[in-house]
Amino acid sequence: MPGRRTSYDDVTALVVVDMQNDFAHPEGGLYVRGGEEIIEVVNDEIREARLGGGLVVYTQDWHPETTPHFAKDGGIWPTHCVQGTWGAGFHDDLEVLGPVVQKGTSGEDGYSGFTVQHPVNGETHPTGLDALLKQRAIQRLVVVGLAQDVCVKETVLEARSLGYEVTVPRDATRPVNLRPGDGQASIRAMSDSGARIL
Ligand code: VGL
Ligand code: ZN
Repeated sequence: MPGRRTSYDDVTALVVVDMQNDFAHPEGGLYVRGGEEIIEVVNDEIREARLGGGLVVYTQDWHPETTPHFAKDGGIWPTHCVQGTWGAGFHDDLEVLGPVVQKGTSGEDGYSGFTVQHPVNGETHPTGLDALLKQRAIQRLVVVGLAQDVCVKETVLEARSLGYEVTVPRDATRPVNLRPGDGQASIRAMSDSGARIL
């Protein structure tokens, strides 16, 4: 269809970022306003990807109870996505049909789906997402999910620096806007990195 937003084939993957209760459910610990409104848009994208033979991969923020990522432990975020809790689970309405890459599991910050970073000493290590995509010869990514100005943005910027072609359908993301304007700034940053924003 001309003007269609995204297209998929076997070298294009859909990366669904952190569609977990704590972000996407109004009762979640770090609720992103409007998060639940994108679930059906994301599900449509998942269906399109599968129809086109594209891989669908999910990231999942997966923190221990105590981590300098959380405000209560010296960080900046309200407690969210604690391993095994309701908040860390994917939203019930989300279709989960593909591999899941967890991040933050050892107390790191896990903003990009590709790399986690120790919040104090800055040490980084890969999550396995890049290896998974390389194994399948993926060259192009469509990135959707939450939050647009945090984990979507960081995932997109790192994908660009790793050499992937990236498309972001705006209506399949929402910003958390920790500071006013973060959402708008993230669109600019992703666009400046060479990602295609729809
Ligand atoms: C996220 C803040 C803290 C996200 C994760 O998924 O965008 N935001 N941890
Ligand atoms: Zn987090």
